[in-house]
Amino acid sequence: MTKVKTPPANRIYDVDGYWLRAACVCVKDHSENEVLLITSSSRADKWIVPGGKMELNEAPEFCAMREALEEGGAVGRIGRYLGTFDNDDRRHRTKVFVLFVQRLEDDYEDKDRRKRKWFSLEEAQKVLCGFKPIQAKYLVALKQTQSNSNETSTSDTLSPSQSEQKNCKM
Ligand code: U71
Ligand code: MG
Repeated sequence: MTKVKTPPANRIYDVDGYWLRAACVCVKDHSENEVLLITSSSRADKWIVPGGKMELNEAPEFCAMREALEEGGAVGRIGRYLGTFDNDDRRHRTKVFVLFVQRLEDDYEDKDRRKRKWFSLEEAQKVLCGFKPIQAKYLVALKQTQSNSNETSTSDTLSPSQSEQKNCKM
């Protein structure tokens, strides 16, 4: 069974004409040292953060949790908001949340077309840099908000630290 892509007519645009997406940085536990990545729908050798298009009247948190389940079989508790990340080339805007994973379902929509794997934070950032550098920024935001991560929301834009920008040429 493969996930049905949201048809353009049902996608949500904002006032700038950007498609609205939501995504989850799926962490194994409160140490936030391990992140679940899934393989790209078009490139089985590339890893990405689960996420996708928001649907009509859908809260971003719900969209993020739905995408984590559909694409990675991950079920858990939504944590803090990490920020909104724009892809100006592809004209979409993604609200990103932490998901504290409680279980990985064996049966989920994309199980026959994607792999899933736990990565250390550093390794995840490295593999994302090469294929989806904007998604690597999600992990910068995760790290930058860990210090005060008593589940408070953060400001919308977080600039990666100089070293992180150097690492990923962000
Ligand atoms: C694809 C597009 C696409 C996006 C899709 C990207 O869910 P998904 O894994 O199919 O994500 O494929 P990816 O990231 O797995 O390689 O990228 P591609 O390089 O194939 O064009 O993302 P982007 O290029 O626009 O950034 O988005 P659309 O808008 O081109 O369909 O699907 P997305 O946004 O996750 O939506 P959904 O709801 O189908 O998961
Ligand atoms: Mg997707």
